[in-house]
Amino acid sequence: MKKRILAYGRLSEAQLAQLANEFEIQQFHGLTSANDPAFRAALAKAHGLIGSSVAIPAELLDEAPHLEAIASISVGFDNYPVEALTQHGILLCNTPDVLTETTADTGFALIMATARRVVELADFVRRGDWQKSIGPEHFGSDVHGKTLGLVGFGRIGAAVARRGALGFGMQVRYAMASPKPVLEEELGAERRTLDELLAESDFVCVTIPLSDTTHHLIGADELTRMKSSAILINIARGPVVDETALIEALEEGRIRAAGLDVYNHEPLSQDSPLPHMSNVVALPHIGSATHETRNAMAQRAVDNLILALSGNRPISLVNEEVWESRRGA
Ligand code: 8YV
Repeated sequence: MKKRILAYGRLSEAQLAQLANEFEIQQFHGLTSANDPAFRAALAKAHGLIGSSVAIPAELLDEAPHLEAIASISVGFDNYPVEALTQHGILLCNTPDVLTETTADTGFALIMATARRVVELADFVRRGDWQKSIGPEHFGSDVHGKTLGLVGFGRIGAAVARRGALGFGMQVRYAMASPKPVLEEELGAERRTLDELLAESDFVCVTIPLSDTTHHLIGADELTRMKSSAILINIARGPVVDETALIEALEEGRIRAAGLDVYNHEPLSQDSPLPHMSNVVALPHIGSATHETRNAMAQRAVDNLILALSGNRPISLVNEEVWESRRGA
Protein backbone atom coordinates (compact mmCIF):
# COMPACT_ATOMS: atom_id res chain seq x y z
CA MET A 1 0.00 0.00 0.00
CA LYS A 2 1.23 3.50 -0.87
CA LYS A 3 2.29 5.77 1.97
CA ARG A 4 0.10 8.82 2.56
CA ILE A 5 1.36 12.37 2.38
CA LEU A 6 -0.21 15.76 3.01
CA ALA A 7 0.84 18.53 0.61
CA TYR A 8 0.18 22.17 1.43
CA GLY A 9 2.86 24.08 -0.48
CA ARG A 10 3.11 25.29 -4.07
CA LEU A 11 4.14 22.33 -6.24
CA SER A 12 4.14 22.13 -10.03
CA GLU A 13 2.01 19.61 -11.94
CA ALA A 14 5.18 17.62 -12.68
CA GLN A 15 6.18 17.60 -9.02
CA LEU A 16 2.70 16.50 -7.96
CA ALA A 17 2.82 13.74 -10.57
CA GLN A 18 6.21 12.63 -9.27
CA LEU A 19 4.80 12.45 -5.74
CA ALA A 20 1.64 10.71 -6.94
CA ASN A 21 3.79 7.95 -8.45
CA GLU A 22 5.04 7.10 -4.99
CA PHE A 23 2.37 8.19 -2.55
CA GLU A 24 -1.28 8.80 -1.97
CA ILE A 25 -1.50 12.60 -1.78
CA GLN A 26 -4.00 14.70 0.07
CA GLN A 27 -3.68 18.39 -0.86
CA PHE A 28 -4.55 21.34 1.35
CA HIS A 29 -4.74 24.45 -0.80
CA GLY A 30 -4.18 27.74 1.00
CA LEU A 31 -3.60 26.11 4.39
CA THR A 32 -2.56 28.80 6.88
CA SER A 33 -2.70 26.89 10.16
CA ALA A 34 -1.93 23.33 11.20
CA ASN A 35 -4.94 23.61 13.50
CA ASP A 36 -7.25 23.40 10.51
CA PRO A 37 -9.64 20.58 11.54
CA ALA A 38 -9.39 18.70 8.21
CA PHE A 39 -5.58 18.87 8.30
CA ARG A 40 -5.49 17.67 11.91
CA ALA A 41 -7.78 14.79 11.09
CA ALA A 42 -5.62 13.82 8.09
CA LEU A 43 -2.47 13.84 10.23
CA ALA A 44 -3.66 10.65 11.92
CA LYS A 45 -2.87 8.62 8.78
CA ALA A 46 -0.03 10.69 7.29
CA HIS A 47 3.49 9.32 6.75
CA GLY A 48 4.89 12.55 5.31
CA LEU A 49 4.23 16.28 5.02
CA ILE A 50 5.43 18.62 2.30
CA GLY A 51 4.83 22.34 2.41
CA SER A 52 5.88 25.70 3.77
CA SER A 53 4.82 28.68 5.87
CA VAL A 54 2.71 26.62 8.29
CA ALA A 55 4.01 26.20 11.83
CA ILE A 56 3.76 22.65 13.17
CA PRO A 57 3.35 22.73 16.95
CA ALA A 58 4.92 19.93 19.02
CA GLU A 59 1.51 18.88 20.48
CA LEU A 60 0.27 17.93 17.01
CA LEU A 61 2.91 15.22 16.74
CA ASP A 62 0.98 13.11 19.25
CA GLU A 63 -1.87 13.09 16.70
CA ALA A 64 0.45 11.85 13.93
CA PRO A 65 1.52 8.34 14.98
CA HIS A 66 2.69 7.30 11.48
CA LEU A 67 4.58 10.47 10.58
CA GLU A 68 8.10 9.66 9.34
CA ALA A 69 9.26 12.82 7.59
CA ILE A 70 8.50 16.48 6.97
CA ALA A 71 9.88 18.11 3.82
CA SER A 72 9.76 21.85 4.29
CA ILE A 73 9.95 24.07 1.22
CA SER A 74 12.24 26.50 3.04
CA VAL A 75 15.74 26.70 4.38
CA GLY A 76 14.58 28.16 7.70
CA PHE A 77 13.09 25.68 10.15
CA ASP A 78 11.94 27.97 12.93
CA ASN A 79 8.35 26.84 12.19
CA TYR A 80 9.12 23.34 13.44
CA PRO A 81 9.67 21.87 16.91
CA VAL A 82 13.02 20.28 16.03
CA GLU A 83 13.62 18.67 19.43
CA ALA A 84 10.16 17.10 19.55
CA LEU A 85 10.50 15.86 15.97
CA THR A 86 13.83 14.27 16.85
CA GLN A 87 12.31 12.64 19.95
CA HIS A 88 9.49 11.25 17.81
CA GLY A 89 12.04 9.95 15.27
CA ILE A 90 10.63 12.18 12.50
CA LEU A 91 13.07 13.39 9.83
CA LEU A 92 12.96 17.14 9.15
CA CYS A 93 14.25 18.14 5.69
CA ASN A 94 14.84 21.69 4.40
CA THR A 95 16.06 23.34 1.19
CA PRO A 96 19.46 24.99 1.69
CA ASP A 97 21.81 25.93 -1.20
CA VAL A 98 19.20 26.21 -3.94
CA LEU A 99 17.97 29.58 -2.59
CA THR A 100 21.26 31.07 -1.42
CA GLU A 101 22.02 33.27 -4.44
CA THR A 102 18.45 34.47 -4.95
CA THR A 103 18.07 35.44 -1.30
CA ALA A 104 21.42 37.25 -1.44
CA ASP A 105 20.16 39.10 -4.54
CA THR A 106 17.17 40.26 -2.49
CA GLY A 107 19.51 41.42 0.26
CA PHE A 108 21.51 43.40 -2.23
CA ALA A 109 18.38 44.82 -3.84
CA LEU A 110 17.44 46.16 -0.39
CA ILE A 111 20.93 47.59 0.14
CA MET A 112 20.75 49.42 -3.19
CA ALA A 113 17.13 50.48 -2.83
CA THR A 114 17.57 51.96 0.65
CA ALA A 115 20.94 53.64 0.02
CA ARG A 116 19.87 55.19 -3.28
CA ARG A 117 16.27 55.79 -2.16
CA VAL A 118 14.99 53.96 -5.22
CA VAL A 119 11.38 53.42 -4.12
CA GLU A 120 10.96 56.88 -2.62
CA LEU A 121 12.34 58.60 -5.74
CA ALA A 122 10.43 56.38 -8.16
CA ASP A 123 7.29 57.52 -6.30
CA PHE A 124 8.51 61.09 -6.66
CA VAL A 125 8.59 60.73 -10.45
CA ARG A 126 5.25 58.88 -10.44
CA ARG A 127 3.64 61.80 -8.60
CA GLY A 128 4.99 64.25 -11.19
CA ASP A 129 7.17 66.03 -8.60
CA TRP A 130 10.28 65.86 -10.76
CA GLN A 131 8.96 68.93 -12.59
CA LYS A 132 9.42 70.97 -9.40
CA SER A 133 12.92 70.16 -8.23
CA ILE A 134 15.61 67.59 -7.64
CA GLY A 135 18.26 68.60 -5.16
CA PRO A 136 20.50 67.43 -2.34
CA GLU A 137 17.47 66.64 -0.20
CA HIS A 138 16.85 63.77 -2.62
CA PHE A 139 20.40 62.43 -2.71
CA GLY A 140 21.23 59.02 -1.35
CA SER A 141 24.49 57.57 -0.10
CA ASP A 142 27.12 55.46 -1.84
CA VAL A 143 27.17 51.71 -1.57
CA HIS A 144 30.54 51.02 -3.25
CA GLY A 145 33.55 51.22 -1.00
CA LYS A 146 31.48 51.23 2.20
CA THR A 147 31.61 48.81 5.12
CA LEU A 148 29.17 45.91 5.05
CA GLY A 149 28.56 44.10 8.34
CA LEU A 150 26.98 40.66 8.27
CA VAL A 151 25.18 39.48 11.38
CA GLY A 152 25.41 35.75 10.66
CA PHE A 153 27.88 34.53 8.08
CA GLY A 154 26.44 31.30 6.76
CA ARG A 155 25.66 30.49 3.14
CA ILE A 156 23.38 33.50 2.54
CA GLY A 157 25.51 35.94 4.54
CA ALA A 158 28.58 34.88 2.58
CA ALA A 159 26.73 35.32 -0.73
CA VAL A 160 25.70 38.88 0.23
CA ALA A 161 29.28 39.57 1.32
CA ARG A 162 30.62 38.22 -1.99
CA ARG A 163 28.43 40.65 -3.92
CA GLY A 164 29.59 43.51 -1.71
CA ALA A 165 33.31 42.69 -1.72
CA LEU A 166 33.76 41.57 -5.32
CA GLY A 167 31.14 43.70 -7.05
CA PHE A 168 31.17 46.88 -4.98
CA GLY A 169 34.60 47.00 -3.34
CA MET A 170 33.05 46.95 0.12
CA GLN A 171 34.92 46.07 3.31
CA VAL A 172 33.29 43.04 4.86
CA ARG A 173 32.92 42.52 8.60
CA TYR A 174 31.07 39.65 10.19
CA ALA A 175 29.79 38.70 13.62
CA MET A 176 29.60 34.98 14.15
CA ALA A 177 30.42 32.63 17.01
CA SER A 178 33.03 30.73 15.00
CA PRO A 179 35.63 32.23 12.64
CA LYS A 180 35.39 31.62 8.88
CA PRO A 181 39.02 31.58 7.70
CA VAL A 182 38.23 30.52 4.13
CA LEU A 183 35.85 33.46 3.64
CA GLU A 184 38.29 35.80 5.38
CA GLU A 185 40.86 34.77 2.80
CA GLU A 186 38.43 34.97 -0.15
CA LEU A 187 36.73 38.26 0.70
CA GLY A 188 39.16 39.98 3.05
CA ALA A 189 36.38 39.65 5.63
CA GLU A 190 37.22 40.46 9.24
CA ARG A 191 35.48 39.02 12.29
CA ARG A 192 34.14 41.41 14.91
CA THR A 193 32.05 41.24 18.06
CA LEU A 194 28.46 42.25 17.39
CA ASP A 195 28.98 45.60 19.15
CA GLU A 196 32.12 46.36 17.12
CA LEU A 197 30.39 45.41 13.88
CA LEU A 198 27.38 47.63 14.64
CA ALA A 199 29.62 50.61 15.38
CA GLU A 200 31.77 50.14 12.29
CA SER A 201 29.29 49.21 9.52
CA ASP A 202 27.54 51.46 7.02
CA PHE A 203 25.21 48.57 6.19
CA VAL A 204 24.24 45.99 8.79
CA CYS A 205 22.73 42.98 7.07
CA VAL A 206 20.98 40.39 9.24
CA THR A 207 21.21 36.85 7.85
CA ILE A 208 21.32 34.84 11.07
CA PRO A 209 18.61 32.15 11.60
CA LEU A 210 15.95 32.72 14.25
CA SER A 211 16.41 30.71 17.44
CA ASP A 212 15.94 31.28 21.18
CA THR A 213 19.38 32.87 21.30
CA THR A 214 18.88 35.21 18.32
CA HIS A 215 15.35 36.42 19.21
CA HIS A 216 15.58 40.26 19.40
CA LEU A 217 19.36 40.04 18.96
CA ILE A 218 19.09 43.53 17.46
CA GLY A 219 17.20 45.60 20.03
CA ALA A 220 17.20 49.21 21.22
CA ASP A 221 20.76 49.04 22.61
CA GLU A 222 22.16 47.50 19.44
CA LEU A 223 20.41 50.06 17.22
CA THR A 224 21.90 52.81 19.36
CA ARG A 225 25.38 51.45 18.69
CA MET A 226 24.91 51.86 14.92
CA LYS A 227 26.06 55.00 13.09
CA SER A 228 23.25 57.52 12.50
CA SER A 229 24.10 57.23 8.79
CA ALA A 230 23.86 53.43 8.79
CA ILE A 231 21.23 51.25 7.15
CA LEU A 232 19.78 48.03 8.57
CA ILE A 233 18.81 45.19 6.24
CA ASN A 234 16.91 42.12 7.47
CA ILE A 235 16.53 39.11 5.14
CA ALA A 236 16.61 36.49 7.92
CA ARG A 237 13.57 36.37 10.19
CA GLY A 238 11.63 39.33 11.60
CA PRO A 239 11.92 38.46 15.30
CA VAL A 240 15.75 38.64 15.17
CA VAL A 241 15.13 42.42 15.24
CA ASP A 242 12.97 44.12 17.87
CA GLU A 243 10.55 45.81 15.48
CA THR A 244 9.21 48.33 18.02
CA ALA A 245 12.76 49.46 18.79
CA LEU A 246 13.53 49.62 15.07
CA ILE A 247 10.50 51.83 14.34
CA GLU A 248 11.57 54.19 17.15
CA ALA A 249 15.16 54.34 15.88
CA LEU A 250 13.95 55.12 12.35
CA GLU A 251 11.46 57.75 13.53
CA GLU A 252 14.07 59.46 15.67
CA GLY A 253 16.71 59.37 12.92
CA ARG A 254 19.04 57.23 15.06
CA ILE A 255 19.70 55.17 11.94
CA ARG A 256 19.18 56.33 8.38
CA ALA A 257 17.03 53.63 6.84
CA ALA A 258 15.93 50.00 6.86
CA GLY A 259 15.38 47.45 4.12
CA LEU A 260 13.13 44.68 5.34
CA ASP A 261 11.90 41.43 3.85
CA VAL A 262 10.75 39.87 7.14
CA TYR A 263 8.73 41.02 10.14
CA ASN A 264 7.79 40.11 13.70
CA HIS A 265 4.35 39.03 12.42
CA GLU A 266 3.65 38.07 8.82
CA PRO A 267 1.79 39.17 6.83
CA LEU A 268 2.62 42.62 8.21
CA SER A 269 -0.36 44.22 9.94
CA GLN A 270 -2.15 47.01 8.04
CA ASP A 271 -1.51 49.18 11.11
CA SER A 272 2.27 48.90 10.88
CA PRO A 273 3.93 52.25 10.13
CA LEU A 274 6.88 50.55 8.41
CA PRO A 275 5.62 50.50 4.77
CA HIS A 276 4.62 54.16 5.05
CA MET A 277 7.99 55.43 6.27
CA SER A 278 10.01 57.16 3.56
CA ASN A 279 13.26 55.67 4.88
CA VAL A 280 11.97 52.10 4.80
CA VAL A 281 11.79 49.67 1.89
CA ALA A 282 9.40 46.92 2.98
CA LEU A 283 9.08 43.75 0.91
CA PRO A 284 6.53 40.95 1.50
CA HIS A 285 9.00 38.14 2.43
CA ILE A 286 10.11 37.46 -1.13
CA GLY A 287 13.75 36.59 -0.41
CA SER A 288 13.62 33.38 -2.44
CA ALA A 289 10.59 34.25 -4.59
CA THR A 290 11.74 33.85 -8.18
CA HIS A 291 10.20 31.31 -10.55
CA GLU A 292 13.49 29.44 -10.86
CA THR A 293 14.32 29.32 -7.17
CA ARG A 294 10.85 28.49 -5.83
CA ASN A 295 10.69 25.67 -8.36
CA ALA A 296 14.13 24.41 -7.30
CA MET A 297 13.11 24.57 -3.63
CA ALA A 298 9.91 22.62 -4.28
CA GLN A 299 11.88 20.04 -6.27
CA ARG A 300 14.41 19.68 -3.46
CA ALA A 301 11.55 19.12 -1.01
CA VAL A 302 9.96 16.51 -3.31
CA ASP A 303 13.29 14.70 -3.66
CA ASN A 304 13.87 14.88 0.10
CA LEU A 305 10.45 13.39 0.84
CA ILE A 306 10.76 10.58 -1.68
CA LEU A 307 14.19 9.65 -0.32
CA ALA A 308 13.09 9.89 3.31
CA LEU A 309 9.96 7.77 2.89
CA SER A 310 11.80 5.11 0.92
CA GLY A 311 14.39 4.61 3.65
CA ASN A 312 17.16 6.67 2.04
CA ARG A 313 19.00 9.66 3.38
CA PRO A 314 17.36 12.90 2.24
CA ILE A 315 19.63 15.45 0.51
CA SER A 316 19.14 18.10 3.18
CA LEU A 317 18.41 17.03 6.68
CA VAL A 318 18.00 19.22 9.76
CA ASN A 319 18.00 16.50 12.45
CA GLU A 320 20.81 14.18 11.38
CA GLU A 321 20.44 12.30 14.70
CA VAL A 322 17.17 10.73 13.51
CA TRP A 323 18.87 9.33 10.42
CA GLU A 324 21.82 8.07 12.47
CA SER A 325 19.57 6.33 14.97
CA ARG A 326 17.49 4.74 12.16
CA ARG A 327 20.67 3.39 10.60
CA GLY A 328 21.88 2.12 13.96
CA ALA A 329 18.52 0.47 14.74
C1 8YV B 1 10.50 30.56 2.17
C2 8YV B 1 12.35 31.39 3.54
O1 8YV B 1 10.14 30.40 0.89
O2 8YV B 1 13.41 29.38 2.93
C3 8YV B 1 13.12 30.15 3.83
O3 8YV B 1 13.45 29.94 5.00
O4 8YV B 1 12.29 32.28 4.29
C4 8YV B 1 11.66 31.50 2.24
O5 8YV B 1 12.58 31.31 1.25
C5 8YV B 1 9.37 31.07 2.97
O6 8YV B 1 9.69 30.98 4.32
C6 8YV B 1 8.12 30.30 2.70
O7 8YV B 1 8.27 29.01 3.24
